[in-house]
Amino acid sequence: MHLMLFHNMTQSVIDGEVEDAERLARQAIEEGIDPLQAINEGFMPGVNTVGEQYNCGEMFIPDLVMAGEAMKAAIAIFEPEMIRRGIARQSLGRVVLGTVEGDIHDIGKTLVGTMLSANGFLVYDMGVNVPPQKFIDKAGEVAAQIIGLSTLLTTTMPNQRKFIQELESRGLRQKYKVMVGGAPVTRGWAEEIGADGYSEDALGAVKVAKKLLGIEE
Ligand code: B1M
Repeated sequence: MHLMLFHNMTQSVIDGEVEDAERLARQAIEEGIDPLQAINEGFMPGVNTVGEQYNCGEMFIPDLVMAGEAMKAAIAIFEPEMIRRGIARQSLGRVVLGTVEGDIHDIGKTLVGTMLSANGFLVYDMGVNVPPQKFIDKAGEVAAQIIGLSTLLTTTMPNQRKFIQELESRGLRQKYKVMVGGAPVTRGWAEEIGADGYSEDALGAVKVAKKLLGIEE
């Protein structure tokens, strides 16, 4: 089902065609397709293909940029629908979320934020390239329970560890649950750096956030 639509979504990201991606996202909503399924089965294979081709030198930075733009445009169309479908309306908890210092990838982080919001969390999205101090200031200001750190680069993964060390050195480690994620991040890495939670994807991040706050599914 929806195979042709998903195929066209994949192609729109590979070609970096923003308008096509938006049109296909609208079509999915009209056809009642779950936005998360369309993202995972339609658009994601596109960024994965572009990532692989970039790795083998068959695609270049402008291709990454255009693929990213197309993916972002599609997610922006889906966002209100994802929020509308969210069932929990009360605030389950406050999450300060961002991409770590040195990293400007924001698509996955934003998707995680959208899913958390859709499921009843109050999300303070700090954007990308966020230094530890900014996370800590915001978490204090809004009395966050969870701080979520995303990273897509192996070179910036150590900034997740450094952030946890920073919390420890300031005596703040027990105050916040730290959740980590991003394409190169694994459960093993999360355990190694002493994070409280790890998720592979946006839906999993909601489950982990609930678990961290002791909320029954
Ligand atoms: Co970049 N990039 N990029 N890039 N880029 C990758 C990540 C890369 C794997 C491509 C490749 O080589 N195959 C590679 C990293 C290699 C490595 O570190 N091992 C790479 C590189 C090298 C770079 C540059 C260094 C390139 C250069 O300049 N030479 C540069 C970095 C600049 C910087 O950050 N300082 C760069 C730049 C860019 C663009 C700006 C062009 C663009 C980003 C646009 C944007 O974000 N607005 C871009 C893109 C688009 C990609 C790829 C193709 C796609 C990333 C993406 O959006 N995925 C990517 C290849 C790939 O991932 N296949 C690549 C879709 C998104 C929904 O998935 O972000 O994984 P993801 O998020 C998932 C999960 O990871 C998880 O849930 C999300 C939803 O399921 N998750 C969390 C994410 N955060 C979470 C947090 C959580 C929990 C779960 O809790 C807090």
